[in-house]
Amino acid sequence: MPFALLKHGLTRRRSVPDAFPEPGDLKDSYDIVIVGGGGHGLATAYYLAVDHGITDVAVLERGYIGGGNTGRNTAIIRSNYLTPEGVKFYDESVRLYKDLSNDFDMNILYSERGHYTLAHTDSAIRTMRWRAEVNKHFGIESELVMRDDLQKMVPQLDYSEDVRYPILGALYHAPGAIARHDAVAWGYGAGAARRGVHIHQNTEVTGFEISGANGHAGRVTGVKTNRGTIRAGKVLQAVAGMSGEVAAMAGFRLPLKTVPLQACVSQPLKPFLDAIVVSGSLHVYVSQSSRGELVMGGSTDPYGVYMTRSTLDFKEGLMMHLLELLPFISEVKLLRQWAGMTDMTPDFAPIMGETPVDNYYIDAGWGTWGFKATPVCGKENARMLATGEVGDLIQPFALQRYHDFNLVGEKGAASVGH
Ligand code: FAD
Ligand code: PYC
Repeated sequence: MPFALLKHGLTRRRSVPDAFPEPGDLKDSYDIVIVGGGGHGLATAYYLAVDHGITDVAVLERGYIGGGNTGRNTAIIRSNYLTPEGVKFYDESVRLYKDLSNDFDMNILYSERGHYTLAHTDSAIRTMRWRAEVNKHFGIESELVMRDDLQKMVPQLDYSEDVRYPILGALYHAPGAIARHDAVAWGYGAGAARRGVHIHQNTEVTGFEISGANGHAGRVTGVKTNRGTIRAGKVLQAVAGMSGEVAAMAGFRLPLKTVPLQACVSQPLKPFLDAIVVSGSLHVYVSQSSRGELVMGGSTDPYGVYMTRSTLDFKEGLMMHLLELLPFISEVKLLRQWAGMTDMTPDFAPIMGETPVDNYYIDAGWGTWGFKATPVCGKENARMLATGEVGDLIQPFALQRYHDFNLVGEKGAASVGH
């Protein structure tokens, strides 16, 4: 038995430092207030401290850190997007992810598996070829593989030809990976807290103080919470499913709607599926976690609602489709099912940067695709808050693009059916 474990097991006095030092009361004022203690908010706090030495920062989380979509996602990380803007942005995130375990000195179980987006029709083959070419142009490892080769690479799938959606080929993206999502939130949170950032859990933001709002959107000066009001130099909103509601508190509207996205895991099985497999036509995706569970999801729920209820309807539909790909798992038991609230934009790309309210910045529109973006969002948000510069990687995702009709169409690269 390791000595430290024995020593701490026998003493009542805990000599190891808390991962999250308790920040106590809210201060009257912070230079920067981050609303939302998910991966994006915590990563921003972390890089503010690490890259810019700024620690007079509060992260306000209405529940517990990582309890939103960060702890509910299926942890797929990839950069095989469709637009040049998307490819460059997500590629930087994948690059950062690869070093996170070292940065945190904590294993986030980053595991490269290879990501396969199946094509069941000729038009899907065309889209996969298009994505492969865009990806390769930016140095990303993606290629179109046709059925015979695919069968050797992912032999577990049913390649019958007399089925509803025969598999014709796939977009193969070798760097596609999974990671432990809780560890990402904890790593960023602990790293920020150790450097002096205050992480206030059970602290709900209920409104904002905005000065000089006559005729224009004004400037944010304070944040109202269920524990009192604090002054704030700058504010970042990073609340995923609650984006529309929180922006409304600050006095502006976002072009998005919130819909639930459900997922589930099976009982643990011996490792048999190394690949991450996605089928847009069948509305299903699956990978096997390091614990052996099959991690599965499908489409967003077809209605807008602020709810994380699991439904029988989803489970039945998903299993029906999954068994078309992996018929031999029909006796496997489901272990858990859950949902998150996803903030879906019309072009399936995020909303980042400045807002109509001065000193109030946004990180929203993460829908079903934002876990993989956590590190790059943290870096870029931190840079923007610290220097006032909106970096090249996030400029294309400005809220203003909806006024200019300059959309970043990523629907064709979403893994989830909509
Ligand atoms: P969150 O983690 O949701 O954090 C926002 C936080 O804000 C929450 O903790 C919430 O409690 C808090 N909050 C809200 N309102 C307030 C308030 N008024 N005051 C204070 N705090 C507030 N993405 C991928 O890249 N790959 C995937 O495989 C993937 N799978 C997914 C599967 C599912 C089932 C779901 C639901 C999503 C999936 N996503 C995936 C999307 C991804 O999870 C999200 O885009 C990402 O986690 C968003 O991170 P975040 O930090 O912005 O939001
Ligand atoms: O963005 O890759 C993704 C994804 C997979 C499942 C949900 N989102």
